[in-house]
Amino acid sequence: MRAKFFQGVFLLALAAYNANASALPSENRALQLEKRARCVTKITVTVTDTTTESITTTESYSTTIFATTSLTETTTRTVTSLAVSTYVPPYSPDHYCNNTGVEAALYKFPWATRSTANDITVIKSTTPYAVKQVDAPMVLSGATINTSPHGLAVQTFPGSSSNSYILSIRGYFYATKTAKYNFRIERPDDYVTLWVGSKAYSGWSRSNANAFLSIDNGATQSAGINLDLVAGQYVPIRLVLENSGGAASYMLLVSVDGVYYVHDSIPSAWLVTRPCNLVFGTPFLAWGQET
Ligand SMILES: [Ca+2]
Repeated sequence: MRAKFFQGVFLLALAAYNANASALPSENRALQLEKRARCVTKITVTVTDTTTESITTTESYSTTIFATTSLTETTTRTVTSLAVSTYVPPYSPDHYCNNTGVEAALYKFPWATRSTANDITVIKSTTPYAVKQVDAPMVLSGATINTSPHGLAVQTFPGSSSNSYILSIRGYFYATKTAKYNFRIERPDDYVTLWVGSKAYSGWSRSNANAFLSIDNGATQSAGINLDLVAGQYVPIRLVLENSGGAASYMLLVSVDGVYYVHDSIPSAWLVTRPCNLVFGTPFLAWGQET
């Protein structure tokens, strides 16, 4: 429309100009033709600008389509690279991450005397005054351990009986084969409590224990549970010993059909503080920040 408008104006102007030009002297005819040519050139430039804008838009559209096609091809190659492998559990647990044995922590005995009404979960949010990684038989017995269970020095606090303390032991038991395992505690002095499974990691309390023994019922008794495990499984395990004073003792045993994997004679190769591979279990929460 704009081009036609200029052409209309040009034709009117040209008609008027020609009418005047015919009246001018013949020696000005060349100058008249030059002015007319300049007017024609100006109109042509306006039309060319419009055509150039249209071409530029088309080129930009083509570039966008090409980029989208390239991205789709890259995604397809990533999916093709996935692979599937079969896991074969090793005979014994990995020990390359300094995880041999179990973790042990020693706490002040916070009550005047032993009682099943004492809330044992208070130690979850209590910072222990001594901790240690223990690679030893899971047993305490004899006079020497009363003041240094597993080498942890018992402190005596004002108003408390000597040798009174709470000892918390935690770790993972590794199942070398698929079987029904027996977890057993013995020799309570004063209280020995055992948890096996996820609640040993978090959620444990006196009421949901898998086994509990009190010296009030004798020092030679035992209690335990049977648990089906599959080869390669790491199962959390926790034992808490409460001693309100005097002598202290406990024993932890794990066996399958009379074959012992945790015994009171040697350190167990089947107990670790945590699996080295997080796929099989996460490290326990920091002492004093347990749940
Ligand atoms: Ca005692």
